[in-house]
Amino acid sequence: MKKIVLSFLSGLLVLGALAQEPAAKSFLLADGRDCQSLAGQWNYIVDPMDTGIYKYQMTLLKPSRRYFADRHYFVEESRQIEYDFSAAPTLAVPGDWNTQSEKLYYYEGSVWYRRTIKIPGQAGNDGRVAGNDGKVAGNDGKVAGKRWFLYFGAVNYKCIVGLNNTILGEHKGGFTPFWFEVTDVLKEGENSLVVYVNNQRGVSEVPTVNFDWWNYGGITRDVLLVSVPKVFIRDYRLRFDGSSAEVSVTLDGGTVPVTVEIPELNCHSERSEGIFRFTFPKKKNRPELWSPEHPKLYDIVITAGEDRITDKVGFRTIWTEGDKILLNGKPVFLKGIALHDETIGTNPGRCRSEEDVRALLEVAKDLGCNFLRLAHYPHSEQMVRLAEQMGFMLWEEIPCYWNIDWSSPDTYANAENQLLEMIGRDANRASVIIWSVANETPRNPERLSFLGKLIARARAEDPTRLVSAAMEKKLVTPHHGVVEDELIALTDLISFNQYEGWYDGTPADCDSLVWTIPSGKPVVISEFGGGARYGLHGDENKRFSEEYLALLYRKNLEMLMRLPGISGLSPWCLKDFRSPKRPLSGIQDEFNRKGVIDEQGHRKQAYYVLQDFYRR
Ligand code: GCB
Repeated sequence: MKKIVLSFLSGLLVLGALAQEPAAKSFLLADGRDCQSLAGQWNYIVDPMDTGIYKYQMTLLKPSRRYFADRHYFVEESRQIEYDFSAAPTLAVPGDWNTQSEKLYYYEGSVWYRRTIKIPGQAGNDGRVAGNDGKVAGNDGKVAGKRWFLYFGAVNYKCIVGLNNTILGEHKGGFTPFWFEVTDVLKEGENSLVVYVNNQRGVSEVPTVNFDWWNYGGITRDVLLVSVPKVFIRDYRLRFDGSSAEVSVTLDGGTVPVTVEIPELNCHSERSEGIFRFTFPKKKNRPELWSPEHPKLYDIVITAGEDRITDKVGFRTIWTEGDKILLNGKPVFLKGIALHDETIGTNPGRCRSEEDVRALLEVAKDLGCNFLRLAHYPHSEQMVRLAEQMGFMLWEEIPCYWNIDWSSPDTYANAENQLLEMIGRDANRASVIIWSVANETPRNPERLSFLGKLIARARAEDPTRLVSAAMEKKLVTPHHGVVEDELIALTDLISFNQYEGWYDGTPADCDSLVWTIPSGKPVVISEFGGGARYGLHGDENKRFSEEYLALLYRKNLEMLMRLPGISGLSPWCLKDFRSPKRPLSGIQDEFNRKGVIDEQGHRKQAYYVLQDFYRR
């Protein structure tokens, strides 16, 4: 998140110097927070020329910068104003713009969103919003009581946020949450929120210009207006090592006494700061451990002065020993599938609701999965929470995908920020067992240093989970696959993608393929698969037929289960997903067809092959 220095010039809000904020700070959402959802229809203006940003180009290198404000608040009514939010059409928020308007289907560029927010309440004489105690502060004109925050679940890809003609800041990265404090800007009555969103791809961005999924633009996840007491619980972290649990609480705005309770376990502790430690020496007090078979969650209640939140947490451990993954101390096999954040339906787009996410998870349950690879970027918080309730272990990753700009410090800072925002949001979720920093990246010294730093950062931020990356294999002959990557020394798993029978060889070649893979760590096949159009039939040699894909699954499963150290699979993938890289008419029609179900949920034959394997 960056803060922007503001100044007014001729009635236009001018963007000044940008100051980089240090690291992502998490802001916890939990029950007990006073949240107003800003979901609904927002007015929008499509702005391919960036007219709202650049008034005119003074010189080629120095555009004069400005910002579309809300006309209602515009100071110089006598000026010619050529836009009007209230007369503009609307888009649903949350939601991607591509699937809401035919005109925006392929659009990559700038869109301005605007909605008003009505704040009832008792204002101080400066018109700002009072706390629920109704108290008005002293002669500094500030209002006592509550603090207010605007919280964005995700905006793809970059945005600038303005409230009541004040720019709050900007954010980059399309899949992670961010927030701004608006206590001093929000006022009683009508407020105008304007958000500039731009989803243009860029060479030094994360992801970069080339990736195999739809570049859905827009305010794709929830926007919330959150109010909290002056001193509030900004974050807490729970850590469990098998016999004791630690809870560290981060307050914002001052210091007050804090209480942490887990009522069902009779845990209760009070202090003013530091770490709360709970040991479970007696068997009868010990938490029931979270696992896919028994996804037990406990209420945790944290009170700090006037602030009180409740959340649900699970207790489990995850580590590796030799080539085994141990969940709660016992070897576990990851029966997984990889998936994109995209709905099942006739017009699929980004998931917007718990129902959208539940529909995907129910298919994965029916398939017999206990593990999901959430590809290739952080999915929504709803997804991670529901997976926790339904008993799925998760691999979460950031979009360092294919060949990004490894030598750019800005690209690194962006990737690290996305990593920290992801960990900050989900560090208390028992479902998440793996943080992954990259997918199929080419081996070179710059990439090793970049990803090495990210892996170290992930471990420093969260030493309780496994860290990995989806690597690649190489075929030294058509019958000999080799996995060799300097990253393996740094990760907890040997995870790699391989496409025998699709991009390499035929399904039958799996029978004779020999593998050389380093030993000593668990092997997780982060992708395998092939394409099939649901309803297209033929013999097992006909590409894109259901029969071909079913054979490919049978042969790959047999081959992969012969690998020493094999500890898990996440075939590519659950559902056919939109990708502009897949134009083949009549077969792909802009869908990557490697799903075991199609975009509408029809199960292909390969689905049943995998289901049979997982259920056995
Ligand atoms: C891969 C990528 C995945 C692609 C897939 C494919 O290796 O990781 O994002 O969609 O291959 O279908 O080619």
